[in-house]
Amino acid sequence: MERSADSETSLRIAIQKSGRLTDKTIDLLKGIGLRFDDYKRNLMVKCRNFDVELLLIRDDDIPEYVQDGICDLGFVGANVTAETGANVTVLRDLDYGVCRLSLAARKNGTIQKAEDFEGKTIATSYPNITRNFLTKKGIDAKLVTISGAVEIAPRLEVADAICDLVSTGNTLKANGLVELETIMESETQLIQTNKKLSVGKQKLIEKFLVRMDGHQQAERSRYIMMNASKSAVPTIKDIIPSLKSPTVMPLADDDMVAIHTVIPIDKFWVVMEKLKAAGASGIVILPIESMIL
Ligand code: PRT
Ligand code: ZN
Repeated sequence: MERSADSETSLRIAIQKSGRLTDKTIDLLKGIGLRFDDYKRNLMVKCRNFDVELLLIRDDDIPEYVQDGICDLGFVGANVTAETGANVTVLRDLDYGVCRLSLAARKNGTIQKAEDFEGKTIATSYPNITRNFLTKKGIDAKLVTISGAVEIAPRLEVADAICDLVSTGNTLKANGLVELETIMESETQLIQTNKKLSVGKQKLIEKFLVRMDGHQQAERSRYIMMNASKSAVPTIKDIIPSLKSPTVMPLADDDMVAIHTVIPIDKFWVVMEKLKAAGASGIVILPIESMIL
């Protein structure tokens, strides 16, 4: 594919056209302020307010497009990048599309652990990752590469076992299979080409990353406001796992103050309970759009 005339300055980002990662990736891009027209009907979409164009393709093609410099960045599962063996740099791990690649076999069957795969046939869409794992373990098994519906391979007697992506485990269960060994943990990643980029593009990537980090950080945080008596402030300050010192403001009632701060979402409930016990009242929690520290 030929790069356009403005390829020296415009960033080209590959995203999955239609699949599990599409909506979350689009939400993320919109969340960092990028505006673009209907991405569902087009292969290439130009962003209206940032020097970016999106290339919408199958996820399997993304690592190699980025490797070859056809795209500068890509959003794709670590599982796909590992399978293709593409030479790219991982810029960020993102907390969606989380899954694992696991070996699974029939419930109560003869295969119960990794060693039992010796001499067996394994159906998978990930032959390279699976082969590497088996080789490391010294297990000699035959691989059958299937591109979809891998779970039904044992029932069709195409294979004795499978190696496939699992998230809830419901698909394995529905097909009478049990997960025996996780061979890779995966999540969506932002990857960058290792081809040399112009200074202009590098600057754009830095700007893009500042926005992404601010968005990710904001998603993991909440703005919290509360009232408390002045005497409770030292205790409350100790409770708050704040990024910065909290803002303390006077209220009409001389003995009372308003306290504003930001807390990480994973500590949310524990902190709330402690704040209440320390005498905080009128606690209000707000989502944050973005934050630059
Ligand atoms: O058309 P295109 O090639 O772009 O898409 P695709 O069909 O190859 O991929 P898609 O959209 O299904 O998945 C895209 C990416 O989502 C994967 O490469 C993973 O990085 C990530 N992901 C996260 C998953 C899952 N979770 C997942 N559960 N991809 C697939 N699955 C499938 C799995 O293969 C199995 O069939 O879901 C089933 C198991 O799910 P549970 O919840 O029943 O365990
Ligand atoms: Zn795919």
